[in-house]
Amino acid sequence: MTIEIIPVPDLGGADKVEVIEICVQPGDVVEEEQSIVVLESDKASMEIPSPKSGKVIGLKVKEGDSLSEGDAILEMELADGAGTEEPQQEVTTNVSEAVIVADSSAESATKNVVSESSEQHIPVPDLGGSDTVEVIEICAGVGDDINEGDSLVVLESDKASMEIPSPVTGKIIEIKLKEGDKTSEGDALAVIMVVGASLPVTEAVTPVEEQPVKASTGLPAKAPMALPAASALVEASSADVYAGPSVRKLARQLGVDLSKLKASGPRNRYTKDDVRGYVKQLVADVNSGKVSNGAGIPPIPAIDFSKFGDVEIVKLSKIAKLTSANMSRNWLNVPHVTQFDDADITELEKFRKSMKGEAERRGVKLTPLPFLLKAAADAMRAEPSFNVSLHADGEHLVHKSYIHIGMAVDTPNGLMVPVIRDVDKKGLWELAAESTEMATKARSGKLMPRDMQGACFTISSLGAIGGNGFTPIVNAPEVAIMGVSKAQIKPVWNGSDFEPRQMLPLSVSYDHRAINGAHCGRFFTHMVAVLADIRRLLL
Ligand code: CAO
Repeated sequence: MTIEIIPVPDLGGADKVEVIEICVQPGDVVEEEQSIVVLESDKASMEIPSPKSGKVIGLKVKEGDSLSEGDAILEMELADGAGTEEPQQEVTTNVSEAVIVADSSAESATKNVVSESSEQHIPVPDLGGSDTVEVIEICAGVGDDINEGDSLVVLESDKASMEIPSPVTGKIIEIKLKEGDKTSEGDALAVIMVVGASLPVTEAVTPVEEQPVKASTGLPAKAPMALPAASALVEASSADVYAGPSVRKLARQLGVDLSKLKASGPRNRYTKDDVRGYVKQLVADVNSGKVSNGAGIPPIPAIDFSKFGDVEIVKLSKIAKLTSANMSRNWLNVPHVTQFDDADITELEKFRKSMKGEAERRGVKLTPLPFLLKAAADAMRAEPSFNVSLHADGEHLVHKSYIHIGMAVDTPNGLMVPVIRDVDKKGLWELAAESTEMATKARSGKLMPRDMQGACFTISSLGAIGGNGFTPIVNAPEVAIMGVSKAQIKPVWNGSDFEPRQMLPLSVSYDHRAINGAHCGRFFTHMVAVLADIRRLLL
């Protein structure tokens, strides 16, 4: 019985490489070439195959350890016939194609100097013994500027995928391979115009036609300018993540957990596009309000409600989805303050009711809304801090001279906010007619985009429905919104008695970045005074 320690083979110069997966356990019978651990440097993932057949007696490493060449991986009882005399070199050469070795010949191969700006023919490097390997991805195009170490192509054998990085920095003049091609070491891969200082050149960058080479493929290469590693792609984690180093790196940079997305590459291999697509979708979801905006707010977990009883899933209307996105955006962006007050509309209501006959003759319905519009416009003139928007540059306020007011309309498809323009310049009859027309258009889906743009302030009236008060959400970039609840007769102290008065509960939410409590206090006082005595509109 021969017991042998299996060491980490030559890693092509890589040092302190992390163990990301252990593929065998004590007691396992391992064949020669069978993977025993997976190591990952910042450039490549490598499956380390067993150099011998035998039984694993004990592990000398655990996941997360950092290993260098020669460190013990495991203890193995060799199978009959598996000799112990094989030189250390054998271990190195037995490393699968996933481990690419920078051999010493590369160092001695440094012989030339590249002049500034030279056209270099890049061959397919040593593929660790693999032959006729398929090109599954071309990572760069003609005209691209490429840095040394950036991937040129991805090759895939039946055992591993390998990213072939550029050995030089320059501009790509030609890519000699296309997806689906079968290629082997020494085949022409690309032509790159190298611009820069004089560089030592190895055989690896000698034109292939003249001198096909055995390029060194270290991780990174030991020799200067030796072709860098054909970085291996391996099934590297217990979560079945099958991705190459550059894909993993991109995922790490963007904070993407690969196990959360679908792989679209051959044999479920993750591609950079998978990572980019995932991030793009996330951004789109955030922008559309489907998920948290990343402000540290965890999304609400998905629940299968059918576990608790019958349910019906109904698709949201386009308007409902838009409203949802806008509400979330406004709620999260705007620091809201809501202030409340009651307006005494006893006299206003007397007047409004006295006008009913005339309203009918004119063919309009005179509800409290036109009075509210008019009073709001008047209060905005009196307190101009309400007629502003925060400039997108975060450095200025936009003061508006016009007064356009949005009115929230409840429609079968969801909430819509048509805008009544120049409210300050219109009379009550005109406002009554226009608000009825806008509400009708909204409910019949006839509003045009322009009808919903340009508001400086919004009124949301639930007066006909009920409630004592609510806190409306500011419709940014407007800076304030008024909520109207149901008017009720309440006892009001007049100095000597309680008097029955018709009181209208109002709330004003404002963006505290643009409006202070004092501004709102003045705005509200003005508004309540106008509603209590609409003759003030004439002042
Ligand atoms: N208190 C008591 N009664 C009120 C009132 C109030 N604050 N406001 C309206 N009323 C009365 C009206 O006077 C009318 O009664 P009469 O027919 O006896 O005069 C009745 O309620 C119905 O009014 P209306 O709804 O037809 O008209 P309106 O001008 O008050 O409102 C509109 C128009 C479009 C604002 C309203 O129909 C609407 O859609 N409101 C919902 C807005 C909304 O959903 N806001 C929430 C947004 S956030 O989710």
